Amino acid sequence: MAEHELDVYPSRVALEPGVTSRADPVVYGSPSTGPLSAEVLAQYDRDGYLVFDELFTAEEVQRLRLAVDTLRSSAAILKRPEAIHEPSGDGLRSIFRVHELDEVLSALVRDQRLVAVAAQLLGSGVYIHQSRVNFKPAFVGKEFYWHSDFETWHVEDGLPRMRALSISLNLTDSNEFNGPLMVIPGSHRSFVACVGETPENHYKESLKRQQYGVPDRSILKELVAEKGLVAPKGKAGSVVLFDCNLMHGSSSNISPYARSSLFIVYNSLKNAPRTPYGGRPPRPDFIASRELAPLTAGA
Ligand code: 6CS
Ligand code: FE
Repeated sequence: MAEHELDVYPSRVALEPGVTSRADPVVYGSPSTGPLSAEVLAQYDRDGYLVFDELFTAEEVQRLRLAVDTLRSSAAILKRPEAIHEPSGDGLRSIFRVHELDEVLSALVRDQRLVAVAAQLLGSGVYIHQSRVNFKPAFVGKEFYWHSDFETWHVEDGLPRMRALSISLNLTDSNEFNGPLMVIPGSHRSFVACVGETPENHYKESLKRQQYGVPDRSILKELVAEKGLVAPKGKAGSVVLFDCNLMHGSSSNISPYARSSLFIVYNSLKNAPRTPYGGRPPRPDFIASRELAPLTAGA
């Protein structure tokens, strides 16, 4: 495991929370290196996220949902460490590494509608750092508190720089009632350092309810006062693509509508995980792949 020299984004080391400016580009590619136009690249650079309405057809979503339902109804899968249950014990919260558990989902992560955009934004070849389905079941689906994914992927997985992004594919409609994704636009340009030392095997709790790597509320208040809040809703088949450091979260779901989303995290091949910056052993492979299996030709 490659050691690291300087930690550009220290977190969970100080007694006080803090905010520093992002030290990395947001857009690494250009209009000539992929399908996104200069205007869309500029929008992503500014906001830290993009919404693609109905990127996938109803038939494609149906096939994806069938694949996901097969996984969630398999007793063997539900016994595996990849299956994460809600803290209260009722309801399945997530299944991780779905792209290695099912061929339809394995084909999806290679779909050029996603890979070409990720490679353009990350300016390099890409591989899958993590995939998961978050189920957010009707009536009992619990919240995902505010966080920056990068803060966790840096401290607990060892990703050195901000050169990764998430694709959130709505498998059900995401509306104002069923706990939609909420983002603070532009927050990807601020690194919010958290307090508190990462407990051993933190993932066993954090994937149910995150208590470390949680941003300070006064900092959240300032960010929202400055940048506002957006809840990009969308029909099944729509996609929200967001930067690894964009502050986001989602409320619990007390509505009768499930809110299932398929997340795929693309990391740049030039941003390989190193020794986790938080000093703990790396998280298991089903959460953070340490095998850089390129999805694109070229580095
Ligand atoms: O720890 C992680 O990698 C996961 N936790 C959250 C709340 N979002 C990103 C990722 O799924
Ligand atoms: Fe997240």
